[in-house]
Amino acid sequence: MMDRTFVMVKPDGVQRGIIGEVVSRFEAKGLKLIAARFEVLSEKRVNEQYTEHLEKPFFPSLKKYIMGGPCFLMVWEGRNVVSIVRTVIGATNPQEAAPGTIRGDFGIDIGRNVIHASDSPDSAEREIAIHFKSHELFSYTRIDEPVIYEY
Ligand code: IDP
Ligand code: MG
Repeated sequence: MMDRTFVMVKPDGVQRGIIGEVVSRFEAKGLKLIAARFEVLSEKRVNEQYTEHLEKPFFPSLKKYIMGGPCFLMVWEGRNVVSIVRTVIGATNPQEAAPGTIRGDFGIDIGRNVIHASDSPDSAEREIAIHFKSHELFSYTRIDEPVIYEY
């Protein structure tokens, strides 16, 4: 089975109208979208999603930010997709994120950094399970797969 990762356009990204831009970048890279949903996250799922940050001083403002509007949740599939997507989105602080990355191109403040993506294969598996049921993850062939992968 191919690697999978959880990605989410945060409310600021949605409000700025860059869902399409984000999806386009991953599609153009050759990654496969296998699940998507548009919704306001419940407090329970925000706490689960950001469990390692529950005690951080910025957590209350992070929760308010994430629950402040609808998010666009996705699961992307591809070889080494977790690290590829982290590279495409850029550093956590948009001020330090390289130009050409999503955060580097679209953000300024660390507390408004447009997009989330899992940081390891283990957290990807954990986060996908928080937000999606297995029947919501689709399996299909992209016709360009034979030219995206060497083997
Ligand atoms: P990541 O999103 O790049 O994995 P994490 O360190 O896991 O970064 O932090 C999760 C999210 O919490 C960040 O994307 C950002 O929205 C928020 N955050 C992290 N550090 C700060 C901070 O110092 N101030 C405000 N928000 C922060
Ligand atoms: Mg993180």
